[in-house]
Amino acid sequence: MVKKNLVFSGVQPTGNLHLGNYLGALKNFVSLQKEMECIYCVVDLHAITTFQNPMELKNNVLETVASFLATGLDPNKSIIFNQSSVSGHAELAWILNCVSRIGWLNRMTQFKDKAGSDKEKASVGLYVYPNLMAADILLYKATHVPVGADQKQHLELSRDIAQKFNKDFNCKDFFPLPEPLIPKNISRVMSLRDGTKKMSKSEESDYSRINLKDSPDEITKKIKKAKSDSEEIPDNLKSLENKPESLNLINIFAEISKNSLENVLNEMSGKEYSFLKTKLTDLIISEIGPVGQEINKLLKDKSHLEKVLKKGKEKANIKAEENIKNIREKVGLI
Ligand code: AQP
Repeated sequence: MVKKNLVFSGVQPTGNLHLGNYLGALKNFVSLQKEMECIYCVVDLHAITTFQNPMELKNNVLETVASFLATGLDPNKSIIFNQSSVSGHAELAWILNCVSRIGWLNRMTQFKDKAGSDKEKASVGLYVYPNLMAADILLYKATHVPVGADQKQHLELSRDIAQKFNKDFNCKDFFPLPEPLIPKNISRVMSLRDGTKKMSKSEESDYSRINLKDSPDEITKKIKKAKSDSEEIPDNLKSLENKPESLNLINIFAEISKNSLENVLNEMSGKEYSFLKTKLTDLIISEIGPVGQEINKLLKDKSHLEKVLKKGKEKANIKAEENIKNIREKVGLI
C-alpha cells in the first residue's frame, strides 16, 4: 500500500516568535501547505515542561496562532489547533514513555541545555519531552516534519521509537518513520549577541533576537547593536570560521535575499559591517514588517483565533481518535 504523505509540526507558545522560528520553520510550513496535507500544532503541553504563567500561556497560544496565520498558513488548507485540546497526544505519549528507553533520553542535548547545571530540579516533563514530540508526530502517522536543525536529534529519536513500537508489537510499517525537513541554507539562526547560541524566545536579552512583532525602529536598533567585527568583510567563508556572529548576519542576509553565501561575500567583501547592517535592516523590515503588522491586527479579534483553534481541534480529533483506537488494539488495551 502506498503511504500518503502527511506533514506535522509544532511551535511552543512560549512568547514572541522570532526570526529563527520564521526562517527555520514557519516559512517551510507555508510552502509545504501548497504540496501536502499539513497539521500545525501549538504545542502547549510542551510549553509547560518549564513553568508558564497561566494567563500568559493563554495569550501566547492565541499569539502563536496569529503568527501562523500572519505568515500565510490557511486554516482551510492546513489543520491548526492546540495540542492539549486533543487528548490523544497525552495518551500516546504515555504509551511511548513505555516504549522509549532511558538510555536514549539521556543522550538528548536539548534536555542538558535547558535543564542547566541542576538537573535534579528540572521537571520530569522536560526529560520526557522528546517522547511527547514522538507522540505528536506518530499520532497522525505523519511522514514529514519541517523543523529547524535544533530538533534533528529529537526527530531521530521519534524514528527509533516508531521502529521499536513496530517491532515490539509485531506490526511492520504500522508507524511510518518520519522524515525531518530541515532548511538547507539556514537551518539554525544564531543569537545576535552570541553566535554560538541559537536565537531563542527564552534568552533573557531581547537584543539577542528579532521578534516577528518588532517595529522597524526596534529592528534597526537590534541590528545596529548586533555583535560583528571591526575588520572589513572578507571574500571567503574560511575567514569567518571563528567569527560566528558575523557569519550569522551574512547567513541571514543570504537567506532573505535568496542569494548564496558566496555571492553575498563577493558583493560585500572589503566593506565595513555597517554597510551590511544597513542593507540587512532594510531586508528584515520588508520581510517581517508586514507579518508583525498582521499579527497585531489578528490579535484584535481573539474570538476569530479561538474559532480557528476549535475548527482545527475537531478535524485533528477525528484523525487522532481513529489512530488511537488502532494503537490501543496493538498494545492490548481494552
Ligand atoms: N534559532 C533557530 N533557528 C532555526 N530554527 C529555529 N527554531 C527555533 N529556534 C530556531 C525552530 O522553530 C520551531 C519552533 O520551535 P519552538 O518554539 O517549538 O521551540 P524551540 O526550538 O525551543 O524554540 P525557542 O525559540 O528556543 O523556544 P524556547 O526558548 O521557548 O525554548 C522548531 O522547528 C525549531 O526547530
